Amino acid sequence: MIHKSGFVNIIGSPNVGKSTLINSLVGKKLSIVTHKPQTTRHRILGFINKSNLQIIFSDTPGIISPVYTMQKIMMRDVKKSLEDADIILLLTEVGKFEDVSIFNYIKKIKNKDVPIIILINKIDQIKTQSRVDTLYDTMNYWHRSFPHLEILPISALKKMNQDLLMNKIISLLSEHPAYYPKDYLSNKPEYFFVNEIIREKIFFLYKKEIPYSVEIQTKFFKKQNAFIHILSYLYVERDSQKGILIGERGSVIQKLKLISTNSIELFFKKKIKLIFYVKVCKNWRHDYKKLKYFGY
Ligand SMILES: Nc1nc2c(ncn2[C@@H]2O[C@H](COP(=O)(O)OP(=O)(O)OP(=O)(O)O)[C@@H](O)[C@H]2O)c(=O)[nH]1
Ligand SMILES: [Mg+2]
Repeated sequence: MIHKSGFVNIIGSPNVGKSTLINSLVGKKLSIVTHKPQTTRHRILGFINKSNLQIIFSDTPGIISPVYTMQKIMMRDVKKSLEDADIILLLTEVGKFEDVSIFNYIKKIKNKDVPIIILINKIDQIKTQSRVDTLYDTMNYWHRSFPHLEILPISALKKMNQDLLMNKIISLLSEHPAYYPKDYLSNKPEYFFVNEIIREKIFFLYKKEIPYSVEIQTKFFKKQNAFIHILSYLYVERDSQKGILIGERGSVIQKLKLISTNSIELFFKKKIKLIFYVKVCKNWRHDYKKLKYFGY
């Protein structure tokens, strides 16, 4: 029996559904999903392990032209993921006619021998003939730019054409022993998922700059009998944001704690006791040293 293994890296613009796709492919919610762009900040690996197969999927931040230091580091992660890919899934969505920045990224790797599949996501939203036409227009648009590449319309959310995609991926993978132990589920430690779940809830509860200005660092994570005890620091960039995060007499942060607790319990399938400290770390998004300290 031959064994196949390889790195399948998902790239694309912000908000097209990259994290939704990796979660749906690996069957676990490893990567947070929100309706706002620039949700994913780190490269996250997700594994499919079978007796004759190990696929290592990688979710990446959405491709942007970086403005501040954190975004620059995010794009460094994207570049890395282009370099080590055995297969690239370039994700876009129906009706999105991408600007040139994404083409520049592809051009860099196009000369290499890496298979690229263009995935047109969110086809579950197609309810009218005019949307069907938009899908054809989107497919034609990509086909004209990259006539030799395979294009597959999918819905990451509703798992449409997922079997087709999986078969395609497996057929493209090379024979190779597993790169990681077969019981690996992700490259990130457990506390990372706590940070991410809290961040996801912040996207839902707070507006404008707040979700982008918050960094979560879980300082204590201990399993004890039926419980996990967790202490997480919530860093904001400015004093004024501290007040917004906490809300009047703690009303908003209490809500954040409640919905975060529920999701973390679901993730770890254990009861948790969660404590938050809110702290200010001035302009952390612009400061290379602080970003390094935060694990970027
Ligand atoms: N209708 C529909 N919505 C989708 C689909 N896939 C993703 N979405 C929605 O699109 C939004 C963005 O999804 P994400 O998975 O966070 O997108 P992303 O590409 O990871 O975004 P960034 O991390 O910001 O780059 C969310 O509201 C998802 O629910 C899909 O197949 N159909
Ligand atoms: Mg994402």
